[in-house]
Amino acid sequence: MLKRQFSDSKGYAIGAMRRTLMSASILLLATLTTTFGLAAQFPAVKIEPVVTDLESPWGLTQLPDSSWLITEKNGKIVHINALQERTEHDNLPADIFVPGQGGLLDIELHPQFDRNQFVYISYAAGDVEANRLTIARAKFSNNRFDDWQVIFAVSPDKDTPVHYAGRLLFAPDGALLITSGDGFDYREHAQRKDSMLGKVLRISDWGEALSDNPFYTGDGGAQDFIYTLGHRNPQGLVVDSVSQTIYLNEHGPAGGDEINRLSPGTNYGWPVVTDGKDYSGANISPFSDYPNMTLPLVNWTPSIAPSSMVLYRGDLFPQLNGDFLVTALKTQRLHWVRVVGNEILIDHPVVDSLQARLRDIHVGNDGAVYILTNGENASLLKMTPQ
Ligand SMILES: [Ca+2]
Repeated sequence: MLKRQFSDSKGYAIGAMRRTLMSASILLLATLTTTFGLAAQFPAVKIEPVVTDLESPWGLTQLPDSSWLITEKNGKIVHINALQERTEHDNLPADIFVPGQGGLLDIELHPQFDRNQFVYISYAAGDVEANRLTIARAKFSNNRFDDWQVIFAVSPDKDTPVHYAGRLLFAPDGALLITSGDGFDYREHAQRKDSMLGKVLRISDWGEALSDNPFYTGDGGAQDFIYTLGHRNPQGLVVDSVSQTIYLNEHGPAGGDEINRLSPGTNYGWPVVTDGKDYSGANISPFSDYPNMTLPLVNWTPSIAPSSMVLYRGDLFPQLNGDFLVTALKTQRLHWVRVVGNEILIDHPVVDSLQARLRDIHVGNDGAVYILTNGENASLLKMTPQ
């Protein structure tokens, strides 16, 4: 049987030649990227660990009291309060399916958390033969979770333990957006409106399809829930708090990682249009564009394996206002991306000192950038100006 390779587990050994090429291209980019004639430079930063000994964390969110909730793949939520006191919560839904890229994934607060205390999680549920991305919510108060309720499950079931996607975002209009991966062996589903795989889905805070969704019919089928289609394994999902525009990043196969600017009903091409190739080196598609499919805003070939991102609007780094900071598993650095209109002004890796596979990122209530590393013995790192 052929050993399958999945994008999240792409090797990240970078050969010496490639490293040299990358350094050369960073220099070139830094030189070419000018703002009023001056090369744009990433600010000098200080990185310090805030939390250590995290076991395969995936997602994080910050509460109004500035404490943190961090998910761990094996089915735990770690709460860290302002005094750095740690509580581990494992009274979660019982059907979490952990193998492969499954397990507990993202965590997101309801926009009115102050009033209703609702916290949402995404996770893989089911078993080897039939598993699916699932969304549940509970009340979190007095440092305990109560009354877990499953509000939504992606269909159809799949028999691969990979490409769940699972990033959650409450949009400014109050809708909950969910990234859903293509399940790896089901990539043609990304183009099908009768499947929720390979999509961004849009639901109410109680899991219902919203009647202003772009393909809504009211019959309760998959297409009622679809916001955008043609995605592979999108793990970054952000809204610009100024323009209210929503952006996503997604893993390509070998090459073809992307940032896309989302608009409802748009088809982002996978697997018909991609810059990536299969891990075997075979072409996935002969098309570099296709009618009614939208090309990415940013394309990374070779892959960086983008795991998450923020669009920075905090106070601590005025130089980064409006820029993307993308966490990458493969290159083990942040990627600094500045796009104005459709023009990419900056796109290069920064903060060489990180040297870890990066899993998630969040701008804190204090404007600092918090970065979650990947794997066992992972950490939450705080990035501030030096
Ligand atoms: Ca695409």
